[in-house]
Amino acid sequence: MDKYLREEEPGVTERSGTAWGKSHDVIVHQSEPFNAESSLAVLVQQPVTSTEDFYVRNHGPVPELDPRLWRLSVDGMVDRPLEMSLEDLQNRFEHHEVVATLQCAGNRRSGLAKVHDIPGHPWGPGATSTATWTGARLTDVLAAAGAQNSAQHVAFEAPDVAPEATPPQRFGASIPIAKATGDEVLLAWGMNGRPLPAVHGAPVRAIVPGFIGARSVKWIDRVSVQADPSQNFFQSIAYRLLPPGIDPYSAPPGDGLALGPLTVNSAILAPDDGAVVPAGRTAVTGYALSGDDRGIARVDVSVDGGQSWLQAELDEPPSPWAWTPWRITLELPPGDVEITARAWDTSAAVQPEHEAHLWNPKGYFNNAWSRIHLTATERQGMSA
Ligand SMILES: Nc1nc2c(c(=O)[nH]1)N[C@H]1C(S)=C(S)[C@@H](COP(=O)(O)O)O[C@H]1N2
Ligand SMILES: [Mo]
Repeated sequence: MDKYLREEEPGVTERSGTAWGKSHDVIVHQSEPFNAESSLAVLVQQPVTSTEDFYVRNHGPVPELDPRLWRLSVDGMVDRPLEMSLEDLQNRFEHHEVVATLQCAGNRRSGLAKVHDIPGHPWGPGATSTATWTGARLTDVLAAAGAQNSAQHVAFEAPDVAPEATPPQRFGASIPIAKATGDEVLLAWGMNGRPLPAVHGAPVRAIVPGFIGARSVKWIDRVSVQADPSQNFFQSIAYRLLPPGIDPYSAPPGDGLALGPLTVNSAILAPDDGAVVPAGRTAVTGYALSGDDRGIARVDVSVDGGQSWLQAELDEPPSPWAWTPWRITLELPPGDVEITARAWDTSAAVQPEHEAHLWNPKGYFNNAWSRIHLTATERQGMSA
């Protein structure tokens, strides 16, 4: 039976194979709550990631909600507060599809942790994936509710309570009104042409393309229009950038930078770091992504530690809200080599050279140059 057709059996989740319908390729960092990053070898094969290979980031237990009982309330600075069932949402608003990449703010944290210890999952570059999302535009819902002109932020809430949230509270986030009224922001019930699976936020989640994954609130049940950002732990405390030496949990709420738009980033997906390859022509592939509506302008690749750069070939991104896959073929002499990649975005921002300059207490936004080490071996039958 199709494990995603949950309307027929609400509350039942089939978990044969790995947890939550995930493929055996995902790298599980934690089983409870379930956290897993995508396999780099699998990401590289799919401009749009299959649902079973899509990364998962949960702070608390996955709520298994009955879609028939689910309600969404829209309140705060609105003229007409709404309370909607899934059917209401689907019947009242136009359906839209957006291909969007989600990326966790902690993507590539493992690189920062090499500079200096950081608690939290040691995500590699696979805490990011791309899917086709179907839903209603948040801007249409806000218009129907009569969001007031003086509103500045739109806050989201969900019923999952994470152990790390102090005081205990539901998951939440907010985004500025200018982002919330963008056509790309969805209240999504579909993922890759199927109903959203439980682990990705069923029955409905927010999709905020170009922002850190934490703002794409899963299992959303409340949208609130406000003058100020959300006071939720995950907005005012957890997902902020602080200087080294500050304790993230004792710094006053609101200090530091509450992360919103992603920063320019890229990663080498193949070959694997540490791989042994035959000398000669070697294909190197990866992804690049920037924040908000910025695209990728160029990806540079170096085999001499950044003294000289070659330009990678960019694939057409699957949408303006998705990553840019890139590729280059290098001619590698026998021996050890470090391959380095860096992306430039359409605002001419470029990835910085080293993690040491980026280190922050929560380990967010590692966008240092991506590096892999290869050993190229002499090919048999080739004369020197
Ligand atoms: N309700 C809720 N929404 C959430 C989270 C969560 O723990 N609870 N995690 C967030 C984070 S940190 C990320 S990176 C994305 C991950 O989305 P995915 O699990 O669908 O990949 O969901 C976000 N939405
Ligand atoms: Mo995240």
